[in-house]
Amino acid sequence: MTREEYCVKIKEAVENINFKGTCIGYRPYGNGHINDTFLVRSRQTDGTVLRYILQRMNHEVFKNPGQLMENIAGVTGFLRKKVKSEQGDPDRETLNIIKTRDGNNFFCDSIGCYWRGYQFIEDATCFEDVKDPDVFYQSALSFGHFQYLLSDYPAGTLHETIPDFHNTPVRLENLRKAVKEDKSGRVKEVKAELAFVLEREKELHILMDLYEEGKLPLRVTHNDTKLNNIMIDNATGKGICVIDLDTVMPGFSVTDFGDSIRFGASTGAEDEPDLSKINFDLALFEVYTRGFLESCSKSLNETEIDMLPAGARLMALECGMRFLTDYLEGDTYFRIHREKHNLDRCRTQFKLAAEMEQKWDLMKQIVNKYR
Ligand code: ADP
Ligand code: GN1
Ligand code: MG
Repeated sequence: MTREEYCVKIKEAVENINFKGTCIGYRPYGNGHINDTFLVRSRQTDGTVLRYILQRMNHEVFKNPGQLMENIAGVTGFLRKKVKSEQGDPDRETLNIIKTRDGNNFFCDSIGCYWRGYQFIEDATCFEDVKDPDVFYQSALSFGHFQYLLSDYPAGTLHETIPDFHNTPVRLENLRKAVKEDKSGRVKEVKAELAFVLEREKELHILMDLYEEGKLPLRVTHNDTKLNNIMIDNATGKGICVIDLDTVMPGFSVTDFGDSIRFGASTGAEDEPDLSKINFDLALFEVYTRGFLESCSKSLNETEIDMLPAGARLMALECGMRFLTDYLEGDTYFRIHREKHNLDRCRTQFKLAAEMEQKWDLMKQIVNKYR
């Protein structure tokens, strides 16, 4: 699709979603790797301008956008009630879907692209990196609280939007397949990374084994707990809203914790090409652990708390494996902005996992301090 054709589709979506007022412009927004996000500006009859979020859902990744939106409508409706009962502001403390003009939760355009609208959460910011440890602490409180609020959500009604999303052994199988097929002729470049994974092969089962033994419960989790999926209120500095709900599904609390750590408790960006700038930051690990346990330890069992360090290491390994798989498959999943982008991402994750191994006892001590 050319840029012009794509613009026509955006316009079609804007016209069909029930944004109030007259659209006066839209532009790409945010830094996600999967969906296409736009900021829409709309003039009201009194001259004021309202902002909205418009997203094209990636239906290569999310094979059933209808089911996905059913999940989001269910979860956000449930959260609205909970937020109200806590005397919070349901227009800012959860995502709110803007329905289409004919009352649906999403719009399917004439070429089969899927679009949705959200109210824009004003006066709040998404941070791409941890400049201020308090922001990381706030994100821990928010993700922990999110899990706590959803602890009595009817999990059986949720669709699995991406099967085996955090099933690490399945991710390993996908990597093996990509190596075997070597579609892009890149296997020869990544021998060291593959050896790193294979040395740890046995440990990749650890959470799935505990689940099968009945020690690790399935909960309603977010599954994509990067710092930039939390909005921080500009006035109070508090975490105000958990966004990016595409992967809310039954999962492990430990992987929600771990995904935040692998992204945020690092001295550099997820895609930093200079590995000398990447270190696992134990002080940030402590900040997040404190916040997470403060907000949801009352709903976690002993095994879950014991496994928090393992979850962090496993998520770094798993995410690194996913970037590596995509590199070998020719960069078809994660959006890239330069050559070897996915390989750089993979390497930061493996470096973090290796450093966690060196700091293992200290990680455990920190968890024990706040349990
Ligand atoms: P992706 O799945 O591609 O990461 P997100 O849903 O996280 O997409 O949205 C991308 C970015 O758009 C976010 O990081 C945030 O900056 C912004 N954003 C998303 N939803 C809202 C919203 N309701 N209000 C304000 N900003 C938002
Ligand atoms: C993707 O959409 P975004 O950028 O929030 C991915 C996550 C990865 C993350 C790595 C649906 O998240 O699982 O951890 O990139 N989301 C999906 O940055 O695959
Ligand atoms: Mg996001």
